Amino acid sequence: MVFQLTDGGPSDDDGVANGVIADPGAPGVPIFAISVSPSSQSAAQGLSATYTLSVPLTTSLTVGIPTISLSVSGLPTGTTASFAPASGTPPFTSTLTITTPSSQPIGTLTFTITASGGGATRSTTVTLTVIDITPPTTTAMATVDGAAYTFGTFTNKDVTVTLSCADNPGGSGCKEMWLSTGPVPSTPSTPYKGPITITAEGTTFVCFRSQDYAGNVESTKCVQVKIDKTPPEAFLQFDPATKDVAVFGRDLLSSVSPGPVSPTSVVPTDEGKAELRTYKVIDQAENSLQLVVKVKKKGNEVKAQVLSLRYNDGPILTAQRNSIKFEFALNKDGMLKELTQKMEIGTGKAKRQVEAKFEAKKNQTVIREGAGPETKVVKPGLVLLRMATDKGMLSIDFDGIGFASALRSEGLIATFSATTC
Ligand SMILES: [Ca+2]
Ligand SMILES: [Ca+2]
Repeated sequence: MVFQLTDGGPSDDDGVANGVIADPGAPGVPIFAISVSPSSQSAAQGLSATYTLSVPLTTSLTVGIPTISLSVSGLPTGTTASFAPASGTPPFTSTLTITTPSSQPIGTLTFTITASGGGATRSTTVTLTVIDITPPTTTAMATVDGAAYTFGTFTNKDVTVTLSCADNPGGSGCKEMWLSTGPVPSTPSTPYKGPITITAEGTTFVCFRSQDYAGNVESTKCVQVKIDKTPPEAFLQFDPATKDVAVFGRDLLSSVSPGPVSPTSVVPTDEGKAELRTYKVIDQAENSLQLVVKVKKKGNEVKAQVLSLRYNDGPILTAQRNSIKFEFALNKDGMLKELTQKMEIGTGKAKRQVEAKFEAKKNQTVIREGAGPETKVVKPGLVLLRMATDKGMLSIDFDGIGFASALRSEGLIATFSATTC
């Protein structure tokens, strides 16, 4: 700014030589100050911090006060700053808002705030400490024999579970992982040192969580490991629909598909009078039981005999002596009128013999056990006898109830025991 007084002109009659008074134009002393409160703030990654700036006057002048603009420097990439208002005539205050991106690495940032106007500048610094409030994320992976295993599915082998932890971008980093295993979900409390192997059959819950260096703890997550190393079992019974012998699977752990199993092969034998049927029952964990059954059908008679059993890739087991015989009579409408089912297992004293007779007219089935003093159970409706496998052995029951427990429920267990023991 230049101030100039000029002597001279038409009315200059003072007789004094003309002269000039001038401001040499050097930088002025600022007539304003800048202060900020608080000068240090902290905020989580991705969140904002605010500061209050004061720009007071440092002079008693009331006219010719310049407009002061505010700016900030030193912002890392992605970090934004805004003033409200961005300029003003001192004295005034402004709110500075600084927002970091969620990926901003934790640590302390320093910014310079500059106020400028009227050819003068004033500046000050503020700091922002970026903190981590985001828990880390733990991921579980599993393998069976080196191949990927999908949690929640059944396998027939041991499962190796590996945990890994990742903290949020720019975060403090993973400090510790914990896990727990058991038949029910539980809070992870064992420090994770490396892969673990689950060997127990059934469902095992593997629960886990991690903590970062800022003390953020992840909420517990659980996955299920399901192991079934036990092959399924099978049972044979009369099929009222096809009037043939039908084979069903049963499995206590991973279960088998409901419904009868179709033979994988049927080979004629006894000069075409009978056939050898091979059945394979497979559970959800890929364990299997292969049965070879000889079936002979003639008119209203079906005879069957279990010849061999094979669990998984084990040896082929010759079945104990057994026989199944069904005889049926039909009504004119093709419905069962009568059905006689006879099943026998074993020889000599260990021989078991069960016969069941269904009569549609009475709508009941009479089941008899034993050759000596018979035990008898009368059941309403059609009850089907079952020739069931059990770890290589055979047994007889009906509709899923063991014969002994059926007798017990009928109050006949004493008689039953007397005849078999
Ligand atoms: Ca974190
Ligand atoms: Ca099984």
